[in-house]
Amino acid sequence: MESFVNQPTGIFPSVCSLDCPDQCGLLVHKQDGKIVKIQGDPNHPVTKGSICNKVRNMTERIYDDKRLKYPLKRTGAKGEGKFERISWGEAIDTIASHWKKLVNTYGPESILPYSFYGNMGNLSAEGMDRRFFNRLGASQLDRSICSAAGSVGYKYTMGGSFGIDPEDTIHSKLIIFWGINAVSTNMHQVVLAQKARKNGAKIVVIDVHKNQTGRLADWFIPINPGSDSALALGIMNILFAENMADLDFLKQYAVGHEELREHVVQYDPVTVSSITGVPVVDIYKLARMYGKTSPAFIRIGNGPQHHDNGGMCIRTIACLPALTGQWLVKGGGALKGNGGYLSHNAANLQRPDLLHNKNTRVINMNQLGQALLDAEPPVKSLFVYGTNPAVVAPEGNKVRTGLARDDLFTVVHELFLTETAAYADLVLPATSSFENTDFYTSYWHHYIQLQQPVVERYGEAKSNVEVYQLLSKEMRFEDQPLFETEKEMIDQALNNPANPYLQGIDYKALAARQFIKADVKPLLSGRLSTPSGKIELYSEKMKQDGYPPLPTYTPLVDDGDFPFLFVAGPNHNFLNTTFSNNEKHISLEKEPLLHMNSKDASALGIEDGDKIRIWNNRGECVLKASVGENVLTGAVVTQGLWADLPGTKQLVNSLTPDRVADMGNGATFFSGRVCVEKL
Ligand SMILES: Nc1nc2c(c(=O)[nH]1)N[C@H]1C(S)=C(S)[C@@H](COP(=O)(O)OP(=O)(O)OC[C@H]3O[C@@H](n4cnc5c(=O)[nH]c(N)nc54)[C@H](O)[C@@H]3O)O[C@H]1N2
Ligand SMILES: Nc1nc2c(c(=O)[nH]1)N[C@H]1C(S)=C(S)[C@@H](COP(=O)(O)OP(=O)(O)OC[C@H]3O[C@@H](n4cnc5c(=O)[nH]c(N)nc54)[C@H](O)[C@@H]3O)O[C@H]1N2
Ligand code: SF4
Ligand SMILES: [Mo]
Repeated sequence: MESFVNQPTGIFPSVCSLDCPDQCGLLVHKQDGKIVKIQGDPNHPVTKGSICNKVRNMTERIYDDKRLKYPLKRTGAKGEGKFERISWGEAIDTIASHWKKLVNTYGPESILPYSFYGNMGNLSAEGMDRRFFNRLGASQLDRSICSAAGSVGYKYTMGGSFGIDPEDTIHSKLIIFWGINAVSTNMHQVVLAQKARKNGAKIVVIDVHKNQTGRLADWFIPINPGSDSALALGIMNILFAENMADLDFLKQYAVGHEELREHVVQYDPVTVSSITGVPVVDIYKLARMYGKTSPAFIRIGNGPQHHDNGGMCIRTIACLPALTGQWLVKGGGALKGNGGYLSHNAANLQRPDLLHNKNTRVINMNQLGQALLDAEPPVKSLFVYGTNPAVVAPEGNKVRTGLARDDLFTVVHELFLTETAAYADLVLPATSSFENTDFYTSYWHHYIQLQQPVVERYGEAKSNVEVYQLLSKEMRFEDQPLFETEKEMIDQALNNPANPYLQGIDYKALAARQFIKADVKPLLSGRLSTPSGKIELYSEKMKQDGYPPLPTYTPLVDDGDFPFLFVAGPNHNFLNTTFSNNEKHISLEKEPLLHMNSKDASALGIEDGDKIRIWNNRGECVLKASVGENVLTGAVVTQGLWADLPGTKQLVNSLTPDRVADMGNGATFFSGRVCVEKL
């Protein structure tokens, strides 16, 4: 087959590489060798031809004048953003010679790779990079910034990242969006929910902010941040008390329902109301709606798990479908993440054996600032790719102080000169996903997809795979896994006997079909991966790990004497910071706002549209007030990780804590407290 790259004009299949559950199938339109249009693939069963605004406007980003074309060397101060062009030869040579010296003087752990899923391609995000840094013996990174706490919590209950097939949710009669702004962050789940709604389903949204998703709900339930496990326990209390629990199901498929029934007596509606702010009548109404509607589906989002108690909270919500036996009903159950169904062979892909049993230290990515400022022995070199920590990591001021260290040798591999790249000694231009070969496994739907290069590399850009191969050569590493091709790596990763759902799927099959749905069996048709093989309402494993064995409400950590809880989540037109530097997306999003309750605002003399200062012991930020009834008193909410340009003070992560959550070393972005005042 002729490669897509060699065909200057035509329409070519592709996949969205962004960190988004929908992982859309795309059609890329090319004219004279350039991408002119990106649309949703009408034949992709989940995408069905529709994609978000962000990616419909993606061509502007691909060909943005600001996109990096060549390697750069810093000429100004760190953070200033002054660079000059150098050759790839000089760049790779500089990195390798620096690293050889560091390895000889301080050992390889003085080098820290820092990455996340700016490109969800498995080869790009966790392929050749892992092989290379394993071989080098660099410090390891605990990539726990996104969904770590909730994943561990959910696993205690359900055995792993296994929920229902989202395509089944068109059959649901009750859909609860719990702590997820799905209109912005999982639009195809909303499309499916709207279909269900046409067949009579009700949509309930439980959130701290009546945002895009809350406004679409049949019933919006505002809740105090960090209190969701109490609400779930209150629902359980009523389900048991009013005989709505499915005892046959619980006996056959779950462990611990008798202990749970006794345990939840303490979570009576009055107590739960005082914790959650949800009125007692609404707790009854919600419990009865949930207990009596089938199929009932809960889409669990990232909101509740970006708190101190996030792991326990998700563990608790995950118990609900078992109480009413919803896992056996098509369109019933829950979905937090479905990554487990498509799990590839990580050992084959990442080759931890190249470490030769070295026990290298692990650094939590949520604590980058601490690591750069205080780690012993010190981090001497940082290699950043697929993430923009100067904006997305908590304790942003610490992160930037760390990045500004003169003795830190920083390399950033990027498509743009991000806020992080501005601190680099060397910047390497990265290809966009449309220039690469890779395979994609959604963490929401059940399709595996292939990316084949559609266009030539932009300027002198190189893919993540290529960069580590160049570095390997220059470092004189000779291990064969460092020089394998993308096709070989895809086949190695998809060869995973531990996951029967991937059987028969390999590079060749993907090249022929573009996307393939894994043949996933119903969740309860076999043993779950919990110790008992059943749903664990009571978890002996949790007890051994030092947690309460039954689902429990745990309050947030004391974050100091500041009156408001600060919830700074994503916005509609950016994807984390991706697009935050593209004019089109900025103009759609307008400006960052701080949403607050009118009672709180009037007590502080703040009116809608006022400029306000938000501060705590970690930092400060200046945003415009949006006053109304969309958040409860005591909380303030902002959306979007905005570019932090000179003259603005909008780095929301200067205010967020780098404490880790109760489980999985997860992030606690939403558990920070702040003061608010009119400027
Ligand atoms: N447009 C867009 N899409 C995205 C992203 C983006 O930046 N922009 N980011 C992508 C990534 S990396 C991720 S992880 C996902 C995240 O997407 P979501 O799962 O939607 O997570 P968040 O938007 O972080 O938070 C979801 C909601 O939780 C609410 N919330 C905060 N605290 C609480 C709480 O204690 N209880 C309850 N019930 N609600 C709470 C917030 O108000 C918010 O509406 O989206 C992905 N998709
Ligand atoms: N306050 C607050 N902070 C948050 C969150 C929040 O809700 N609130 N959300 C958190 C969450 S859930 C997440 S997942 C993180 C996400 O944070 P990040 O992972 O940092 O996401 P982005 O900001 O989109 O940065 C991704 C970068 O990767 C680059 N990139 C894309 N493709 C490639 C490639 O192929 N190669 C290379 N080398 N680079 C590439 C892009 O240009 C972009 O600059 O942010 C976290 N930070
Ligand atoms: S960002 Fe999400 S919704 Fe938009 S095209 Fe990509 S996968 Fe689809
Ligand atoms: Mo995320």
